Order: sequence, then structure tokens, then C-alpha cells
Amino acid sequence: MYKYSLIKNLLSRWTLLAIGSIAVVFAAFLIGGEMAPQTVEARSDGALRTKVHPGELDDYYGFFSGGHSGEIRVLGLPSMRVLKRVPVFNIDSGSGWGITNESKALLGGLYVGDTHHAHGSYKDGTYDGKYLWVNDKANNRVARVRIDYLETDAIISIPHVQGTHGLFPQRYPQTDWLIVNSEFRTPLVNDGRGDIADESKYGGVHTVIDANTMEIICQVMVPTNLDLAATDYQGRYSFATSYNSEGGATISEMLAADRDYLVVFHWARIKKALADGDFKVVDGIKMLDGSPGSDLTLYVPIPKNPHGVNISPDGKYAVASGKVSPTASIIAIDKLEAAFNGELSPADTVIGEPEIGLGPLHTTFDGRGNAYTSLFIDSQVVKWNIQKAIDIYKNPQATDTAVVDRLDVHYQVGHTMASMAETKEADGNFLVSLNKISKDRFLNVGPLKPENDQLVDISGKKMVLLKDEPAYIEPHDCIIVRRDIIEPVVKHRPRMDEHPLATTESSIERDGNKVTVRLTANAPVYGLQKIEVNEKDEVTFIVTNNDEIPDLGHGFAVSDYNVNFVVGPFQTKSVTFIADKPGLHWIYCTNFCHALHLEMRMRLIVKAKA
Ligand code: RUQ
Ligand code: CUA
Ligand code: CA
Repeated sequence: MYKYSLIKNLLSRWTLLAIGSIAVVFAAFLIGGEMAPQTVEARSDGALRTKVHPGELDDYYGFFSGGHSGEIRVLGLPSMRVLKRVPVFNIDSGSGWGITNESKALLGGLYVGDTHHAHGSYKDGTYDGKYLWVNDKANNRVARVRIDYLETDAIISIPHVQGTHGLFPQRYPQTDWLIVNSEFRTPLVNDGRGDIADESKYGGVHTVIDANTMEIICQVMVPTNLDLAATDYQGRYSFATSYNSEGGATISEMLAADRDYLVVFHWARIKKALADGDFKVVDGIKMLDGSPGSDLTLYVPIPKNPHGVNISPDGKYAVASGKVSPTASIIAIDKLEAAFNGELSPADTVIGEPEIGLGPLHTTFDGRGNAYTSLFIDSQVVKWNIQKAIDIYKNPQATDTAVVDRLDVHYQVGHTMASMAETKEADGNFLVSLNKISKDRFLNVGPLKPENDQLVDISGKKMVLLKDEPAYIEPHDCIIVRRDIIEPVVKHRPRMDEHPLATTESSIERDGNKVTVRLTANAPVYGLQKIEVNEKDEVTFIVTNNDEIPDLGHGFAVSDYNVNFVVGPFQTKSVTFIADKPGLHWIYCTNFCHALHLEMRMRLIVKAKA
């Protein structure tokens, strides 16, 4: 019986596959022998192509936040291969992030971070391939990564906040604003003066950042906390879930109320308040008051301790879910203006509340009218139909359910994200379930196991689990972007003169006890063979890689000086240190660049003080 069905299964698979491949070849022939790069090939059995064979490229870029590793990871999907780790708020020995002068200037002495939400820049509701932004919940910063090099190019600190969490760029007409929420309520001026133990005086802050200059435009203060963030598809509103409407400082206080809020921020009115001077200035920052009663904000009551808020790709609905309510709430975005104008109560903008399961956190979309919500407690992703949920809500007698399918995931899912789902071009091909606990799914590696990011095919009616992928601590969220948007943007090298100190000739300059060495690196030699300095000199090395061959990187490690970084083609990086260890110190290339890579080294001679 078992054997029979196995053989039947195999047979039908192989036959179908064979017929399918003939069909694909034929179709390719029909359209001129070329498949568009963004086309995700369907397999004959209806599932998507998921194998990426050696030599083949993935269809999507995945940008995953790295949690408390402080980085962003770049994956290829559907293979789920990690292609690059972009250091952001951390120290990275591989690239020298946190070691070079350039990266230290951005990091400002802070070497840990907690990245939760990486989102891309938009034009007209879809990604334009220019930037990514990511939050640092631990040290309250926001970083920008330029996609052409996939390197961090700006980091700013957000004042007056703690728990910098939800982050979202403007989606329409393009990303000019970037908004960030503070999850923890704090005293506005948190300088240890006054009664800072009195939590009734704390508040949350919705920060508006100029996405191009990375300067803070203003902050909108509210009495409640602000957790996850979203923006609409019309450039009119931003959203924040708030689970501490109680204004509590303990977990039981934060769980007292049955409903908390989805807070909506009205952008035209924020702009008007800025233009009218309707703000106070605190530490040089324009602070607007968004307390209940202000015309800048709307407080939509939703069930209990909400977490995620996501906007459907058609721009019509905001979907939020309460961690301790088995429901999701559907908010009609086209009803918000009436509510802001007082013609409708905020509660009446809620047009659906489907019951979906326990511990709902985040929702993503397939662009075909379905939502997929992660259920932390049930360890499931639940697929439900948005229109059905709205119809059921209208009809109190309805007994059917909006739920279409459930998929067990392994285990304790946080975020879930579908391909292109945060754009109007959501394509409903793949979904990633970012599970916090892998339990027994991988070989045991000690007290802390990998997480499990699972790839799911959502192209059919039923979800199909395709792949388990162990992940190092601790990706929270991701976006999945079509390859044709990113691939043409990413460059092999910068222009050499992009770094003001780039050099094509090596030199040594001395100014008192300051020594500046400009150094070229061409495989397999540095431009100098020996440098002599005196003990306690302040030594700066400016290293330019003059090789233009793609991926020919040179390392620069100074033995026993805690200096190591890598310089890509035409890149320049610098480092400054005090030569406090007399003796011979070999400087060598750490990046295998040439048959004579091991010989690519030079001497640093530090002469002892008499
Ligand atoms: S959060 S697991 Cu930091 Cu995005 Cu919800
Ligand atoms: Cu240069 Cu190895
Ligand atoms: Ca609450």
C-alpha cells in the first residue's frame, strides 16, 4: 500500500515534470527564447521553482534585519543562501567595520545594536533600489544602507526616545520622509532631574526623518507607547500600534485594558503645524503635540496589546493584530479622513475583525486579496481572505470563517513576509516565516540553537512548506525584493575619487609625532615595503585598493595592533592608532588575492623610546 502510493507519487511527479519542462522550453521558444529575469518559473505541479542549481541565480533579494547581531543580511531567494552580511551597528572583523576611521565616525563609539526592521526606499508604491533603512532598538539610532554598494552610509541618533522600534519609509510619491516609533515611554527630557519615576509623565514619540539628508524634521509626542510602524500608499498617513494605552510601567499594568490603539498620524496637518510654527523646540528639535484631542492624530481602538500593522498592497486596509486577542483588525484607510474630521468615530473605521488564532503578530499579503498572519502561540501562519472577513463582520449572523488555510511552522513565528508584499507589486509567490525557535529541526549546537527561517510557496490555494533555513541570532523581519529591481543597481566598484583621501601613490608624511601613510594596494604588493615610526607616534594609514578587477579585495592587518580591515576595488579606508608597542610588526593582506597573496606584506618598525 505504502510502496504503491510512493511509486505512483514518484511516477506522476516525474511524468508531470517532464511534460512541464517541455512546456517551459516551448513557451520560452514562443516568447523569443528569453524569460524575463523576474519571472518565477512555475513547476508543472503548480508549485514554484525552488531549486537554484549550481551556477544559477536567485529570483529575489531578501533583506533581513539581523536582530541583536546588529547587522543586515542579504539573502537570495528561493535558495535562502546568505550572500552578504552588511555590518551596521556592530563590529565586524571580516570587513573592518568598527575598526576603520570611516566606520568609527558613523558609529560614534557605540558598537552594539538591535536591528528589527529594514525597509527600502520607494517610488510610486514600489521599491526604487536606492536605500535601505534600519532601526537600532538598543541605542536608539537609525542607519541607512546604500544599495549600490550594500554598505552603511549614514547613522543618526534619535533623541527623546528609547526602544526605537517600528520604522517605515514614505511610499508615495517617493520616500522623502522616514518615520520611527519609540516603543518605550520615557520622560521627554530624560536627564535624571525631576520626578523621573513618575510614569504618568512619560510618553512615546513618532519621529519624522528627512530620508535624503537624514536630519530629524520633527517629533510628534503622544502619551502612549508606539510600537510597529507603517505608511499608507498615498503619502497621507503613518500608523503606529500602541500596546500600552494604560501608560503602565509593569507588565500587569500594560495588560489592564481590553483595547489599546492604532494611532494614525495625519501628514498634511503635521506639515501645516510645522509651517504655522505650532510646536515647541526641545534640544533643537521641533516637538509637536499629538495627544488625544490634537488634530494631528487619531486613536483607533483595537484589541488587546496590538503588535504588527501592515498595509494591504491595494492601499485600502491597515491590518493590525492584538497579541492577546485571537483576532486581526481591518481598518479602512478611506474612512480615516472622515474620522479625522469628526464625522465618524475612530472605532467606525474598523470594518473587520476575523478570528484567526492565538498570538497573532504580523500580517503579509499575496496581492490576490489574501492576508497571511503569523500566530506566535499556535506556531502557524494563517491565510485568510480580507473581503470575506469584511463581509462576515457586516453580517452578525454569519457563521463561516475568512480563514482559507493554516500552515504549521517550526516554531514560534514572529514576522512573516511575502515576496514584494510591502509594495503595490505584491506577487504572491513566496513567503518567509521567521521562527524564533527551531527546537529539534537542526543538529544540536549548544544552549542557543539557530532560529529557523522557513520558505513557503504561497502561489496556490494551500501553502506549501519548502525549506528550513537555520539563521544566526536573530533576524526579526525581512523584505523580499525582485531581483530586477536590485541587480542593475549594485556596482562592482565606486569611482576612485569618491573617497576624498583616495591615492594612487604611496607616501609618508610626518608632522611632529603624527605620521600619515598613504598606501596603495595592488595585487600582490603594497606601495611601500617598510615604514619606521617612533614609539607613541600617532599613525594613520590611508589604504587605497588600486585594482579594478571585480571582487579583488585587499586586507590590511597590523600584527598585534588590533587593526584589520578589507578594501574592495577602488575603495579607500583609513585607520589611526598609537604605536605603543615597540618592535617589528608585519602588516599583511588578509584577503586571498593572488598566487603571491602570502607575500603581500610589509614591515612596520616601531622604534623604542630611548
Ligand atoms: S517586532 S516579532 Cu521588533 Cu518587528 Cu514583531
Ligand atoms: Cu592582497 Cu591578499
Ligand atoms: Ca495594553
